Amino acid sequence: MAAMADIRNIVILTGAGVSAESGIDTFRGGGGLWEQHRVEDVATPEAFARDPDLVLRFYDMRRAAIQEKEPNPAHAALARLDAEWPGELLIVTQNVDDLHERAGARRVLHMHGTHLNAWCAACDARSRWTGPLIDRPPCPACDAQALRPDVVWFGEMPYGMERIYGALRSADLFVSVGTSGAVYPAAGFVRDARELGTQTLELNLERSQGSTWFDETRLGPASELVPAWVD
Ligand code: BJW
Repeated sequence: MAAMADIRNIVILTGAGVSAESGIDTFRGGGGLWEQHRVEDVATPEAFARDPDLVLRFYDMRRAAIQEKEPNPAHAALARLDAEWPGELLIVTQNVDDLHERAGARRVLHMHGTHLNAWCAACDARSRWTGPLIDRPPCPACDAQALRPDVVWFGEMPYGMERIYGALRSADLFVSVGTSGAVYPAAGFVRDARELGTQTLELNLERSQGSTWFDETRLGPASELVPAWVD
């Protein structure tokens, strides 16, 4: 790995593992079931069309649970880095929780959406939404009962892809924290970075699916590895 003194621009990809020690379940591995369903079978527009009650109930529970959780030392360390880093820095999170922001990070992009917003399938408006959606409240913009969580399901286009690829093109260092590398396009960022000649570092509890693409992998809990890397 190049010394940090040689690094100017950084892209940090985070996944469910960064929030695991805050008490938010990961998707895969132990306990990674979505009420006995694989996430790949239910986090889809087709599953929502088939059984909207199941999906809305799940997200209502998850939204309420996330609001009770607190950032952990990994979020805090990334927020310190964001505040102090003089070059370009982008935290690209796959997480729909807002723990990076609540720890104080500002340069955050939620590529899979956020639990704090609802999206109206009738008029395309996004609204801040922290309450339940199961009772089909009307959209504040158009009154249609067509609100769903503003999250990205399988088969949908993740948010901010142009900005992400732009940041990857100018990055000197790509760091991946707490993600299994099972879901694209995020899982492909390490390959993209390597092809651009960017240094790559993985911080994870166990090796991810794309682990061999990283220049260096450090294994352990994010709450220890991230502060040790940042400070
Ligand atoms: C710790 C830890 C601790 C634990 N400390 N670490 C065939 C081949 C290739 C691609 C496809 C394919 N068929 C279909 C596709 C595309 C598809 C896809 O990837 N499918 C796969 C199943 C193969 N992808 C899509 O459809 C995406 N859209 C798309 O591709 O559009 C077209 C496009 C084309 C070109 C460019 C751009 C776009 C959309 C994907 C949407 C994913 N949505 C979800 C749900 C979001 C809403 C919600 O939160 O409920 O996003 S699924 C779920 O997985 C969620 C996560 O963000 C995502 C990734 O999971 P993550 O974060 O990696 O969590 P886990 O649980 O998998 O891993 C946790 C890791 O942490 C583990 O490694 C642990 O070890 C570690 N860990 N504790 C450190 N304490």
